[in-house]
Amino acid sequence: MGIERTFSMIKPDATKRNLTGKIIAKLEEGGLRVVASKRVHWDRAMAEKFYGIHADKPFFGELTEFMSSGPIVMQVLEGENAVLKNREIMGATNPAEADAGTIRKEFAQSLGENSVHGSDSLDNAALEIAMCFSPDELVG
Ligand code: IDP
Ligand code: MG
Repeated sequence: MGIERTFSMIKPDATKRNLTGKIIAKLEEGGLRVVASKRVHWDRAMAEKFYGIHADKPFFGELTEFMSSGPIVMQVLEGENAVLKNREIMGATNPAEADAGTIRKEFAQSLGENSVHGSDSLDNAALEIAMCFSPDELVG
């Protein structure tokens, strides 16, 4: 608890449909502050490195192909209880199971193309932030 930082991504399905601003608005309205932001287009190797924890899953190929298919927006979000708060604002992984008002309920297209990523723990948030940002890029 307390003030935390978490790692967030707006995925290619959402950048393609011009939803970047609407998604950031939901995060900000939920009490999170963007303290770092970068729009990038990952190659397959970067997607495979980032999602290495899922390397043995049947959806790994589909996931890494998707995440390298277009631009993404990587962000560091800061706020009270930010890891859990971000996951609440995002909604369930499968948009069919996401609560009303969540990003995934409103914007996600499928279980795979689900518009956003958010760290699932404080430890993973620190690892993901360090993988994608240098300390001088955090300007909160
Ligand atoms: P999360 O993003 O809600 O933390 P994870 O289980 O960590 O969900 O899965 C990572 C990402 O992999 C999901 O956000 C989704 O894009 C993709 N994914 C998860 N399960 C499936 C699946 O069964 N088929 C296709 N893609 C999947
Ligand atoms: Mg996850």
